[in-house]
Amino acid sequence: MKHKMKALTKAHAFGRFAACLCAGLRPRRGWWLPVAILGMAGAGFRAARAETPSGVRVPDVSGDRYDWSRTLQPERPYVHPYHQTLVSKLFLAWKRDNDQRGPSRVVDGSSVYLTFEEALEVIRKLDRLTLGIPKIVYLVGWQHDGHDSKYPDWSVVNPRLKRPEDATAVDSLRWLMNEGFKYHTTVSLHVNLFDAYQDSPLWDTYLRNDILAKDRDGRLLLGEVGDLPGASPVPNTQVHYISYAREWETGFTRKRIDGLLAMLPIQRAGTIHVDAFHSLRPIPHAYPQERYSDQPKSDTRISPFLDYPLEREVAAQRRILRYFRDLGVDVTSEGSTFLRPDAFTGLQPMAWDYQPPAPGIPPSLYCGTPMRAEPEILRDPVNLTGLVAQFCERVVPWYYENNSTAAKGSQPVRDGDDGCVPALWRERTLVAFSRAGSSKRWVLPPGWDGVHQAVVSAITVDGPRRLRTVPVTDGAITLELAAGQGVVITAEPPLAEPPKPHGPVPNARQLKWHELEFYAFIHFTVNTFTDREWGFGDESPSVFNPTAFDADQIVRACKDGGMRGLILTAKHHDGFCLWPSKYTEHSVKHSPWKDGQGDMVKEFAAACEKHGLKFGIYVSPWDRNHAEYGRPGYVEYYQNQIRELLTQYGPIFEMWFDGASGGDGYYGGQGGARQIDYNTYYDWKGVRALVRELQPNCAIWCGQYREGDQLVWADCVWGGSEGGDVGDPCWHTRDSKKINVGIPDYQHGDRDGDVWCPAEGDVSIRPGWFYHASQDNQVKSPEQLMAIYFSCVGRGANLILNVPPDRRGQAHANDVKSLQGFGRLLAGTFRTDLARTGTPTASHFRGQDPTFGPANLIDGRRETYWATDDGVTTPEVVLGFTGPVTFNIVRLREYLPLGRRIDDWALDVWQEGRWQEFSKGSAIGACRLVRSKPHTTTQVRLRITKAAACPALSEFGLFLEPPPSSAARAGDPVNLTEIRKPRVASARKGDE
Ligand code: FUL
Ligand code: CA
Repeated sequence: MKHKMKALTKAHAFGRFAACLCAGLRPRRGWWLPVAILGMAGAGFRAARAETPSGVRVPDVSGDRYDWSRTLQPERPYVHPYHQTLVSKLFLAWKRDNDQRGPSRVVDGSSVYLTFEEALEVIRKLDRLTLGIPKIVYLVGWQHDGHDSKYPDWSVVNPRLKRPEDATAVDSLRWLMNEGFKYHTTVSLHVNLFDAYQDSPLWDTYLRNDILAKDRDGRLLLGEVGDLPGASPVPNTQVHYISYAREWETGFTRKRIDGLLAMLPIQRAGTIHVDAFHSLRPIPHAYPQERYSDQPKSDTRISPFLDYPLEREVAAQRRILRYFRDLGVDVTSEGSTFLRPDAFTGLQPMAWDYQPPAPGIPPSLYCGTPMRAEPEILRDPVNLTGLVAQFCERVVPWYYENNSTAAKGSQPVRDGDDGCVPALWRERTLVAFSRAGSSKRWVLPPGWDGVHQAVVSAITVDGPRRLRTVPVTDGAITLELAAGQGVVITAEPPLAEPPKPHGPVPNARQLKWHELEFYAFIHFTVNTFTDREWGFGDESPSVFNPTAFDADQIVRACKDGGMRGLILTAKHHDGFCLWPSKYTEHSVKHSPWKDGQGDMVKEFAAACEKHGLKFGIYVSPWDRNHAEYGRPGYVEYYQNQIRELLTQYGPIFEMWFDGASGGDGYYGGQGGARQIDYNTYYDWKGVRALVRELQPNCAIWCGQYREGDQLVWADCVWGGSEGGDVGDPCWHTRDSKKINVGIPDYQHGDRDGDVWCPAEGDVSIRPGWFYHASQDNQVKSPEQLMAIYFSCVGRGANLILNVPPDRRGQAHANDVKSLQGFGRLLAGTFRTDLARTGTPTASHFRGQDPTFGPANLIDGRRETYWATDDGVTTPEVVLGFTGPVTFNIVRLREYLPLGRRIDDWALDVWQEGRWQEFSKGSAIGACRLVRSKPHTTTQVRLRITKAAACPALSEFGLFLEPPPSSAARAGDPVNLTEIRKPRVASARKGDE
């Protein structure tokens, strides 16, 4: 450490000297002593040039003014045509927790509006709403703690925005930048080269190197934000400024830029936005006279201390613009003319607040953007309210007017506040709007010759929604529009209609549930301390005494294992409550843990929230402690408890209603055996109504009951074994007419069932559901967990894996190790979808409309799908590659909102000049994983061999499992030990 410090100081001293040499500075202050050595041998000069304080060579780039007036062209062609591109910003996060621009949440002390994953959702909607117009989106607040935090440092991506499945936030940001291209959107960053904050990791370095702006006497200057007269400065909102020239000459500018370009695919994006790229210090409003009374207000240079003429700063800005462009990146910035003597015309293509710097500048040389969208998205990221109107009234006409190449017909496209304007980036598409409402006749442009009918569609965040058709007569249409209405008009043949759903379909709650796939079960109660699986109900609360309970540690272990949620046994059959219920004394409030002041449900809920896991609850219907069990009094008690659990702990994603139905117990000291009728006793109908009322988005697991001759299924159900596996095939549908449900019904579902009720496979990482020290060496290995995963998630079910805390109240080290190994194995396996490097070609796709084309199979989105025309039920799709790929896993997903359509399928690889089948089966549903030996091939084919309706498939993915050695092992493999099941006498074990 010491050693390092010393080296730094040394480099710094020398670098400062070197910088003055090349800049030819006149010394002003005491630190110019080294100038005495100026007479040193000229031979040293060249070497000294590279030895800047930053350690990088200052690039040789011109700082000269560019004279655009002779050619009306940029100095070098821009990477993007900004006059034909819709540019907007996406505000993701603000560094403090006090921002009110729209719906946000506070994460780790700062306001988050959109995570990277949510940002993609907005981009997708924006793309649908703008009919696929080319777009650039700059992300604001992607760094450190959010917008405007820790500049000048650009090296840290805001961890709050990370996707759960990625290892780092940088990975997530790279993912977003790549995904954007699928939606006609270049995603890049909003950065800043002018601002600096004291909490920046670069602060000391920039201070030492005199890059930070100072007044003539060497005092740090305060910037525009944070130093409002009369207001006390808020920590780290006070901005300071940077001298571009000084930063450039010391090599730090290049270091910043090179570092960013190495971290993120900015060069692929070809554009970046530099905020506040002012040349003059914004003095008048930010320079309280009382503080700097001796400083002349007229001195607007960035750092009077350096005594650099203004032109030297401006030249550095031009160098920065050219340096980026040399690397293939256009720089746009906040303004064109304000606070700068040179508008950088011909070097900067676009400004967020564009003022024409001179008359006669063509938009291809310099322009603004017609719809900035940032505030609208902040206010309503779900519906993007207000943007349809802006798109119709501003964007489409702007694009049309800026287009110099397309033949514009002689017909008028505007008439007062109404318009019917060609959307020139698409074929035969018009966008019409009316401010006050109108009925008008519009002459169609030349490309519409021969069209007899036009389709009028509403513009929505989900894409065009067909409203009606209008006839084309004498090359014109008559459009009736309501006030404020905007529509898109296309020529027939129209876009294909989506397929009609087949059979039962999932509700919104179930769709969300399907996406979770894998979550944790936590069994913890007095049993942990009595070494039992089922408590009798007579346990004293005093036995419940975890010595080092740590919900965070448990949740982290689950998260490391790749799980997306956690379900806690708030109460098991013994009746002991992990929360201080006001309806019983049999709870943590009489335990030594936290002197009876603790609430374990609350701590788990908070830890889940903190780590981004969904939280769910198991609350046993059977209660061996309660005196009234088996009588009406208990039913009321049970519902009171459910009410407590659903109102005090935030959103609950799943309620787990166990099937155990009475037997012997303590029952308030009365003892004996109490049998109940599961179907009638618990009032499941009332329980369900309660859950729906209090937590409408909560999925209900089991608790199905009979009503007349029907079985009323819940949202999801047991998968028919406690080994975690479900049947193959496992259909998501069930038959409500079948009253007597047996194990095979749970395992397989019913192909022709009339309700959607998917399976959840449950299993414990150890033989027991509760922790027993004697089972410490029987923890399932990552490979065993993987086998279970394939026979559960791989058959379309969700997997709930139990991780029982030990007597400390933590996940045991062996369990943690196994989970970490499994998490790595899982992430390593599914990180790279090889299919995305290929090209899918389908034998058929619906209406030849790309909305239903095979490209939807490899876009990583469940919402887009490949579909065929009605009646085409046995199509095939081929993934072709330019070179050989090696995979051993195929992942298929059906588009669930249209129901289960596919019955049978088969997979082939191209080998030795012919197709060879390597797998076939029945059912796809939410997810179907096919694991085989590794195949190396240039083509993979999926054949749908039987379907009840035209297929609608969301995904066709290919993956390669990493070699077993690369995953951590958790001890030696053990046998899956069977736990006696109370619910059913015999359940099939996993067959993998
Ligand atoms: C069963 C219970 O009896 C077990 O103890 C455990 O909670 C398991 C998940 O469900 O029905
Ligand atoms: Ca898709």
